[in-house]
Amino acid sequence: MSKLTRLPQWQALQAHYDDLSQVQMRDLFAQDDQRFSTFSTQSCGMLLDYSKNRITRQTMELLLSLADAMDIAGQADSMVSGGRINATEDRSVLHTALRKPRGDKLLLDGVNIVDDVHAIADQAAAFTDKIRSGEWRGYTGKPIRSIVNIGIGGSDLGPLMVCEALKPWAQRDLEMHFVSNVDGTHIAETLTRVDAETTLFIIASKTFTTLETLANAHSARNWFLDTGATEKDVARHFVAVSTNAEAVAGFGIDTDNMFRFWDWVGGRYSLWSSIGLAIRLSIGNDNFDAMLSGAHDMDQHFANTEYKNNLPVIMGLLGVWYSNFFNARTCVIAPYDQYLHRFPAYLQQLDMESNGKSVTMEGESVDYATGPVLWGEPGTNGQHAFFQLIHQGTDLIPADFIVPAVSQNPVGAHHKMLLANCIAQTEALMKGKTLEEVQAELTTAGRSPAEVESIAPHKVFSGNRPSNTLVLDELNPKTLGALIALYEHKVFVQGKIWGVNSFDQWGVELGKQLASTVLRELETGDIGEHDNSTSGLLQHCATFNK
Ligand code: G6Q
Repeated sequence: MSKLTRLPQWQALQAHYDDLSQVQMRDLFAQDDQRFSTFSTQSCGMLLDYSKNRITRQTMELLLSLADAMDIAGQADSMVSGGRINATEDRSVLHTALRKPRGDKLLLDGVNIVDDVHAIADQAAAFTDKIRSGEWRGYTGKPIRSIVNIGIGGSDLGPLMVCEALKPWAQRDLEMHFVSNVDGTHIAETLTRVDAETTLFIIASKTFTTLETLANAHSARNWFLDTGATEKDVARHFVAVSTNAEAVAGFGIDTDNMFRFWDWVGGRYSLWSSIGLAIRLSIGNDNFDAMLSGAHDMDQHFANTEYKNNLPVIMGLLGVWYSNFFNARTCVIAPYDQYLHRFPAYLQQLDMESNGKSVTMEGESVDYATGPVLWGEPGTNGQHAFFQLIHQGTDLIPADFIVPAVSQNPVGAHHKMLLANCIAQTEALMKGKTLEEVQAELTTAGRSPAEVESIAPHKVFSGNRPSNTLVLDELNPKTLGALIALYEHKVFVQGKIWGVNSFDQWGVELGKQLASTVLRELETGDIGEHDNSTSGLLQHCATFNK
């Protein structure tokens, strides 16, 4: 038994699960007309309703005592004060410092990093103003009209998700493009939509060694030069965001056009840093600052709110409850907002790259489930696709519904329809429909007793399927910042309970190494020692790529 599963708090939860596992949420609601007010809380421009979960007051008490036992508050304090909590990479984890207001102080190795953060933010902000105002000109004297962000993983998903989410705040005559995949199709198709004279390429890479990003950056530069520009024109059309000045210079980008950040910012936590340059360019500095301040508000909420009203703590604990006691191996993210259509993809990286680990900080194998599989699509589209399985499939799939109370596009009754669908889904998942209810419905509809008997089982919904509902007052830069920070901290809480390092990513590093070995073999045709499937595949593909 592991340290975690030996804890009395864990064992109490296990015993409680045995008592509660057959209890129906519809009965809990029937017994308690205060359930919504007991199990909902508001902060940072959002309401979390977690009453449609398989919990009682006792469940929450037990979960909160687990948080106490794991000293979540102390661990969070260690993160935000610069402790080297990313032990396998010997680094601090300080994305929260990127959201600190000017004038704040956080010393790391004797340096106030908040000053440094704001100095770089000012550099990015000044550059942003020049591009957006048209003061910065391309090599033929025209203003910039297209931005192409070249990056992958953490250097792509966050900026892309936010630019999509905050389109109503975007400068619409500045088109945003994101190229991540090394598949030549991605860069080739993007380049057909832009004009070299009016395009700015942002090469976004923390390490500046990532194969995909460098390949796309080189292809973009070759294309730029092929359109008639010269080497000296590169400086007006290529900027870099990185921690690696030497590699940036080696690529041929003037380091005056480089926006720095720091090794204590993890890739998937980096959209708040210079990696967010594309976001600044799209929505402007004031809106970017509003996003930072929303995230900072959530940081403060996480740090200063008692566990029982603490959004990230509650959501993190509920995730543990389902992963470890109900054996729920996936959870669905359903944003009922078209602008959030990339949010599930963004969260997949944030959550699965952070907590997809099976060894504890002490190097011991876990004997319990850690990070679940996250997936999802915006509602209402999901309802016409995979929601069937969530309602009637054999797996228990906890859901997060996210919906803004008001729309940025109040067209007719659309928003009421969207809200109605979202709320109705949470109700149906919770309540289900019993066999008796289905039989009564079919009988009332005039079906014969034989038909009722044969059709009814198919129309039964077991219900008791849990969900959280997050209602944003509005989706805007500030609430989006808070929403992202909420999930960052939820992931932190879970990582700390599971005892894993949420801040390394050796699986990603492995992919980077493997690809370069195999690429060399494909390029030279000299296939090395592999299992015979790998050799067979390489030889097969090599015949098409001589
Ligand atoms: C994020 C991961 C990973 C990383 C990409 C790109 O936390 O480390 O997704 O962001 O591999 O890395 P670079 O920014 O170094 O190119």
